[in-house]
Amino acid sequence: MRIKEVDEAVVTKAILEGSLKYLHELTEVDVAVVGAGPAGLTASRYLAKAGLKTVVFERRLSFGGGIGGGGMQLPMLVVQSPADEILREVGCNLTTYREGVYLANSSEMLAKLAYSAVKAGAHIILGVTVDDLIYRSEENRTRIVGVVVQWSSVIISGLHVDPLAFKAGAVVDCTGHDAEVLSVASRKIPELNLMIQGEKAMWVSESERLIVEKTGEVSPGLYVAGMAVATLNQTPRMGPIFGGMLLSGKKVAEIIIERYKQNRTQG
Ligand code: 48F
Repeated sequence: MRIKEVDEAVVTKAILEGSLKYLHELTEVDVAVVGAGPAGLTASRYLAKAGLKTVVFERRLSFGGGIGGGGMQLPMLVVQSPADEILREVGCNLTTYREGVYLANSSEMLAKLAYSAVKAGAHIILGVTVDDLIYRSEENRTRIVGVVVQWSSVIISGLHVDPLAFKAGAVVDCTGHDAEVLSVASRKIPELNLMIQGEKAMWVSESERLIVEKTGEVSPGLYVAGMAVATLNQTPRMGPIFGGMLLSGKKVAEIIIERYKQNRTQG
């Protein structure tokens, strides 16, 4: 076997040309999902499957959010019905622990959720932090129209480097416990009157139910799914069970898809 010789300049040019072309295509999308945890990966899969141009910005250099850490870093995760259907759709093996209660391997769940989101056409950009929002105000109506992003490494370094902005028809906060996008909205766009109340202590079933129930649009153009829903609404945390995150991701996608359908019919 003879390995192809490649000049250093060719490697650099390929990376620059490929990446710039790729990112250029993503400067205006239908949906920007922030966070590639269970809620963000699930949402982006359904959004992309429905034909919406979807980009996921993930702070870390890996996907999965809280999936990999599971319950105290143990390798099997708990998922309850009907969220098992979402995992079956992506080909994740499940074993039945009790009726309606299933176990999934965390690495498999993480890999298959991410793979199926990418396969559906979602674009996942790793190592990028959303640290601000783009907004417009007209006739007392304020709308979120995109996100402001920075390399996570630049933020960690503390260097003063201006960020770039990406426009999006809808922005979804899937950042987990800290509800980071909503926090920015609450702090920097006071006219939205957003109060981030902080999650309550653990109550598994109530948390899962309320998170799915309260998943949706927070203000025009701004949506929330996953654990950030509990942080916004001061509902209980659910701890190491993942069904609610998957169902919340699916629900926010369905709401946005429906919104796009309505806009197309009207416009
Ligand atoms: O934390 P995370 O997994 O949120 P989730 O999808 O699921 C919560 C559960 O994992 C778990 C639980 C049991 O079900 O309680 O906590 O709601 O994933 C959030 C992802 O968002 C990224 C973060 O690195 C993680 O991968 N993230 C957070 N803030 C930002 C961000 C940000 N400002 N910009 C980009 N990514």
